[in-house]
Formats: sequence, C-alpha cells, structure tokens
Amino acid sequence: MAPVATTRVAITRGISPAIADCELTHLTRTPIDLDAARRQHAAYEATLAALGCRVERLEADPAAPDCVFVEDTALVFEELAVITRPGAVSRRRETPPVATALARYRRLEHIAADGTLDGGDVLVAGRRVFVGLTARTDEAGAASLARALDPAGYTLSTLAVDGVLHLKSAASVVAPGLLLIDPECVDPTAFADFDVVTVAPGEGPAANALRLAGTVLLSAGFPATRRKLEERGLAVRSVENAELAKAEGGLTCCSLIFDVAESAR
Ligand code: CIR
Repeated sequence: MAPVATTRVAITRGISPAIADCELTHLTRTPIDLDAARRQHAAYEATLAALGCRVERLEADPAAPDCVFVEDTALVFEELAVITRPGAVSRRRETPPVATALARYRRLEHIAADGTLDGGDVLVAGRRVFVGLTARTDEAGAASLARALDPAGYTLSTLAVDGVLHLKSAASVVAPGLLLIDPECVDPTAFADFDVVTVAPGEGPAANALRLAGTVLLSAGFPATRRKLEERGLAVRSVENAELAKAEGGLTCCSLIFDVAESAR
C-alpha cells in the first residue's frame, strides 16, 4: 500500500489587544509591549513553519485577553480532539472558534460540565497521558478526559503540581521517552517509566519546551538547560518569548500541532 502523505498543522491565534488584562496566578502584573509581543509571536510562527508546519492562525478575540494561548482550549490526538473546559471563567469563550477549526480534522469530544481542565495541564507521552491537578484542572476534568480517551487506548494518571500555573510549565517531552522537568514543581517519581533530565538550577521556566521535527524549541535565556539538552544529543533552538512570558505563557501554550492525512485537508 502507498504511504499516506501527511501535513503537519499548527493552529495558532492572534494576540488579543486586551492582553494586559490576562489571567495571572504566580506573577506580578507588568506591562506587556503589544508590538514586541506580536513580533515575537510572528517569529514563533515562522519557526513552526520552518520546521514543517502549515500555520493556521485564528483571529484574535478582543474580549478574550488570553486567546493567544490556544494550547489550553483543546487536546489533539491521532484519533480525536478534546475541547477543554478552561478553569478560568474568562477563558471559556476561547473554545468555540478552536473547536470549529479542529472539526475539519478530528472527531470532537468535550470535557464535561462538572469539571475543568486546561490543555496546559496535559502532558502526552506516547499512549501515556499525565494530568496535573492545579487551580485550573480538577479531578472531574481529568476523569472526563480519561473517559474520552479510554476507547482509543490511552492510560491517564494525575499528579500534583506546585508553584507554577500548569503541569506543562514544569514538564515537557523533549525526545521519545525523555522528559525535561523542573523537580521543584513536579515529583520526578511520577514519571517512573521515563528518562528524565532536569532544568538547570534557577532556570525553572525552561521546562516548558516544545519538541517539533526532532528539534527542541527552548525559551531564550536558559543557557545551562540548553547545554544539558545538547549533552543528551538533542538539537535545540532558542525562541524569544519574553513578552508573553509576562502573561505566564510558554512555548507550548501558543500552538496546537498535529498531523493530518492529505485527503483530510
Ligand atoms: C492564563 O493564566 O490562563 C494565561 N495568562 C496563561 C496561559 C498559559 N498557558 C499555558 O501554560 N498552557
């Protein structure tokens, strides 16, 4: 049989002109330079494109300050996509446009209304799914995700997260079977079946890294963690993210990346 050609899609969203009113949990509010944030975001999208993605940017919503952080609104698996129920009420209006975009590519399930779950709390490593229990994601949200994923054969477990917004603020997949984590925020023993590399001391935010096409995208400014990853033989590319970091956003937060068969485009 001929191999099926695939396209890698990255869904992104413009930055809301209201980003100054973003949700903040662990950081003190500081001014965000909207023009600089937009330049950095465009450069991020260009990096995704250079690494093989077809970038589909959804329009920003002036009434949704955090809409650029599309990761929190949905989870895309090979078999289905799950539309989340964000823990912050201000963010619930972000999901419908993302659901419309994803419906072209995947069957949709939804997190049930008795729980909350942010995509940033979900780390997918092969068929293992780790869900961080945080101010945004609760047990009922995790149980709803487990029900949606069970028929497709994913195994879900929950873990505690301390001192950061989301699980993926403190843990990322950087290679098959290899996680980058901040051990001050998540317990490494929760990932017993995986090889783990820890961020360098004082470089906690480096733990939110984005693996794409064999390259690890790392926020700029974390040289010691970069060296640790390179010592593991990984190709690392720095991405400037300082403005959106003031809104507690990292590199994974700004895209939903998945493969589609050519016929589904
Ligand atoms: C929020 O608090 O919801 C936004 N200001 C930041 C969301 C970042 N998203 C993510 O880590 N997945």
